Amino acid sequence: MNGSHEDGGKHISGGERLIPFHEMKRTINALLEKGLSHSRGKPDFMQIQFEEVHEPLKTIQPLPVHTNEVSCPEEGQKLARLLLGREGVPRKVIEKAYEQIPEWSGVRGAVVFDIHTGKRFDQTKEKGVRASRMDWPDANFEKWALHCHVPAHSRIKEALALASKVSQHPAAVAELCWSDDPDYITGYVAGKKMGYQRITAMKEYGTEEGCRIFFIDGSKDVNTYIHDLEKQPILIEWEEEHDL
Ligand code: PML
Ligand code: MG
Repeated sequence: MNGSHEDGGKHISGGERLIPFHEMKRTINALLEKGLSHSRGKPDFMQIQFEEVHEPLKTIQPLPVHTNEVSCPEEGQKLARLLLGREGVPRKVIEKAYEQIPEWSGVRGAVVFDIHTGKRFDQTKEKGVRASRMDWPDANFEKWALHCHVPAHSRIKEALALASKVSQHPAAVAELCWSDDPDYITGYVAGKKMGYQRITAMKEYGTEEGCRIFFIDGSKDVNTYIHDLEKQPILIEWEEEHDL
């Protein structure tokens, strides 16, 4: 569901699934339910659409997960910057991006930031870039969650599926994310080396400013980067032996 914002309305919720046709009815009902019961408010506009996917489906492992317990957002943000640096985002670039985070809080998708130029890469303004066409079948996700001692919440499933898809791109360096939901303050940084690093406080309760930044290396081949994120269908499937 992707609300129209031409009238300047607030975006409440978005959701997307990648499924075989026979699961259509059940899945659309669940998306409708999600859009109607959201802590960001009651929607006055909703759009539901489906689309046949023709591109070949790729299956990948979820990124390894680690949860970092922090006692306050300051500590969380400090850790996030440290981890971004370790993953290869230069300190100056981290600072440049952080300076602009307040301006980007209204961007609905992700901001793509080039560590090579130190500038925003996408030109999608307030719309942002939406990583799309990825999913993680529930039964496999639940098995994974049990094994990794992580709550089996769809929010975590969706965030980890997205982060796993985004990080496997050759031009990807790292991702920084926290929710715009006022009642959810855990966020994460992710990358090929560090995996999915959850951080238990990235903002104060009650605030509706979220963040999602994809750091890329613009000196690599980035011609199809945004297209790949939007169109390449990816399924997550965890196999236990990959985690041993
Ligand atoms: C998690 O707990 O691992 C999910 C963190 C990111 C949530 C992003 C969102 O809800 O928009
Ligand atoms: Mg949300």
